Amino acid sequence: MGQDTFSDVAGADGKHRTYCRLCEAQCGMIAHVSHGRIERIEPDREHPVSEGHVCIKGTSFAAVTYDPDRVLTPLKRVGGPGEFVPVSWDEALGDIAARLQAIIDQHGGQAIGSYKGNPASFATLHSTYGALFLKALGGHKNFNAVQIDTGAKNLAQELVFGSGTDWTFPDIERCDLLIMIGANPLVSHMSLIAEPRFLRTLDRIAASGGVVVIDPRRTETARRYEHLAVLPDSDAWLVAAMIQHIFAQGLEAREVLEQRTTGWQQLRDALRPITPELAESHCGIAADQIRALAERFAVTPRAACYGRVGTNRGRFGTLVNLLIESLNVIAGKFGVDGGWMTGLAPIGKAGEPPMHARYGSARSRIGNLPLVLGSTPGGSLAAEITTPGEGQMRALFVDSGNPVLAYPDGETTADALEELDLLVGIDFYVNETTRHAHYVLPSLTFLEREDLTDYWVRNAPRPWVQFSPAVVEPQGDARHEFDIYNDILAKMGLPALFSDPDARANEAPELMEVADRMLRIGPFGDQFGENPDGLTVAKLRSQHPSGARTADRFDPAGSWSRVWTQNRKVRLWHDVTEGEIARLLAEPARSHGMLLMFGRRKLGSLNSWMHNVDRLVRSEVPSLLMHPADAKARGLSNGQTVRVSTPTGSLEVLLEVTEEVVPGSVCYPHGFGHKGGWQRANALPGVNINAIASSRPEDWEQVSGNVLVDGFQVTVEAV
Ligand SMILES: Nc1nc2c(c(=O)[nH]1)N[C@H]1C(S)=C(S)[C@@H](COP(=O)(O)OP(=O)(O)OC[C@H]3O[C@@H](n4cnc5c(=O)[nH]c(N)nc54)[C@H](O)[C@@H]3O)O[C@H]1N2
Ligand SMILES: Nc1nc2c(c(=O)[nH]1)N[C@H]1C(S)=C(S)[C@@H](COP(=O)(O)OP(=O)(O)OC[C@H]3O[C@@H](n4cnc5c(=O)[nH]c(N)nc54)[C@H](O)[C@@H]3O)O[C@H]1N2
Ligand code: SF4
Ligand SMILES: [Mo]
Repeated sequence: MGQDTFSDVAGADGKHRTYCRLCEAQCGMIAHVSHGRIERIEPDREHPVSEGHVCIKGTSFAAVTYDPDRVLTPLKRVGGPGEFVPVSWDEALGDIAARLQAIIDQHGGQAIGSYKGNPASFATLHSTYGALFLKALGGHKNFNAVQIDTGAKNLAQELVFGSGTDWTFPDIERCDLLIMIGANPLVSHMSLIAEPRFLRTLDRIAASGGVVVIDPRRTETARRYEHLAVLPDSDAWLVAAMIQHIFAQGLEAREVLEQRTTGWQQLRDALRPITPELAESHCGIAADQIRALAERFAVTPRAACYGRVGTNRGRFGTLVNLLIESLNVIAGKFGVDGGWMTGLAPIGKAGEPPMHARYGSARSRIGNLPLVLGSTPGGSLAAEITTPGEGQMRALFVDSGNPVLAYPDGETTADALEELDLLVGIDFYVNETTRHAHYVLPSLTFLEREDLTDYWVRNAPRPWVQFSPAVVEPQGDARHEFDIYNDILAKMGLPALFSDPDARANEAPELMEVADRMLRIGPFGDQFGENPDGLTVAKLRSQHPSGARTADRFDPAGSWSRVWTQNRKVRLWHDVTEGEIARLLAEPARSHGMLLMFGRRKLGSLNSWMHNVDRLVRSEVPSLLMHPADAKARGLSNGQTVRVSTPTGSLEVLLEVTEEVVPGSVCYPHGFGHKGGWQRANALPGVNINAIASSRPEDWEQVSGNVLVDGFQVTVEAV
């Protein structure tokens, strides 16, 4: 086959259509393959949604696949952290299976835990089969990024709409006014909204009614649109006052409230004391601006208020998210064109209640908190290992994650990992977490793997689905996570993942067969022949290699049919709401001179990784941003090294004095401070800012278990 023809055979010469699996945009890409190797990656202009959009991370990804620091053979620990020797798969998996069996025999399956990081959400059914693997071993400690990312929102959605996984998001295609709280799409490329061409859409919204960015930093997004600078961790005051003002002005959607919701009067009454003036004293946004924003929002028919990660990691994350969901309903924006809505997952039957574990159906062993979506609080990872007694964790699988850098108090976590009887890392790098493993098992990069866009496209304003075959053959001895788990189960004499309990070993289903069945019964599927125009994986592969649009858009009105509370009404009042509003009202005023730390992302970074690609990090120098007024008060100047401290620890960082951040705050990116097997990353300047954030349960947000990384108090002094 020639260099210019398209192929879907892994490693064949020619062009391969695929898509990026680094962020939710999932941009279409074309990889050029010659002699079995990817020569370059360019945007796929025929992709029905990304239409040629990519960023520098996607087109640089072959540098990860061919990274000389990549793990290409199973590694066995032989000395201190990071000291490994290569071993065969058979030896590694045989020993892992034997050790697991010994742990189960002695302590039961509850001693086993699993951590699945962010990249798992981009791999077909990964979170599902990862959970099935854990369940097969009898384990239920299910760690992931939930409590440092979406947990407060998951909980708020569950309380208000009855489902933690039917994500609410704005109908940006038709919206005329978008309020964005704690999101920076110009860098993140949108989250909980799958839209690679978001910039075009946001510009259109800005021209018609406005894009208002609420953020403690004048971010890349804030600079392009309207910006209201808020103090970190104070958004609950802002949104509460907006709701208060809407009721005070009689601007609420009374008919919707009376017919389709419960509890709105209690919410209205509870928020009555939160006037714009009171809110101003806590959040720093002028009362008049709060009133104007509330009125503008209420009277614009096609408007939505969207909150993202910056609303999730404060002390009132759940309350902020409850209030954001409520604001959209109260102002009549839920389920209407250009407003606030839910979408449809392409896999699994539509119109069925959520399958996830209900809030409160189990509690955490550490901190005794009700679990959100059945996830074990990520902040408890170290304590789960070091706290003796029933259910103490003895074995852990870390798959696609790096909790030592991603979660607070990473040094304590790193020490605790050394105490495990068995730590298995599944990754293509030795990272700051897996360097503590007994075994590191090499996995595939997404260019060596077939995938279906099974998850995030449920929030696509212009819905699509794509199947990508593997572009090249696996490098070295790297293997698919699904096969790794199945081999361990086989060695332990347990049935394969997704297999019929009565089936024979050789009848174990292929992963893509399972995904295909779920696609076929899904809302856009062929229903096994009943809907001949519907989709199958085979059809996507042969007829829609750049992806297929599944619908023009999801009908926002359909969101009402996905309200899963018992009486199918939107629940605007709950014990949690009541308790959290009372807690907010008891908040003391912020003391003068206090500095609150919050984070930021970089275009060339993806949380704790992608830092080994020279092209992405060449000029990367992480710095602590501080307002000139705060610097002056401390006698600090631009470019000097400062010590930033909390009761958990202290770090030395480079100071950058700038008006970009609101007075009373400082800002530092997470995911730096490397000491893994990635040599380029190790050479980067910067520190792991999470090392000084607290992982103590009393510092978690007390209803969702989310950790506090946006808005924790620090002191800064000259070194
Ligand atoms: N202070 C602070 N902390 C934060 C955040 C913040 O804003 N501030 N953001 C948080 C957020 S939103 C998130 S999602 C978490 C992320 O935290 P995690 O999900 O724990 O970690 P990542 O940094 O994404 O690390 C991903 C690891 O997976 C590996 N990997 C990549 N692709 C694959 C794959 O296909 N298979 C396998 N097996 N491995 C793979 C990479 O090599 C890397 O080692 O971090 C969070 N931590
Ligand atoms: N380049 C790049 N892209 C990414 C990632 C990455 O690491 N790098 N990570 C991916 C992942 S895992 C995720 S979850 C998404 C997240 O995508 P987004 O939700 O857009 O996240 P961020 O870009 O971190 O933007 C969060 C914003 O919240 C602000 N903020 C912090 N604290 C507060 C607060 O108390 N109140 C308010 N109002 N704002 C606050 C921060 O200043 C920041 O601008 O991005 C994804 N895309
Ligand atoms: S925006 Fe960049 S990282 Fe995100 S999917 Fe597109 S190419 Fe990948
Ligand atoms: Mo995330």
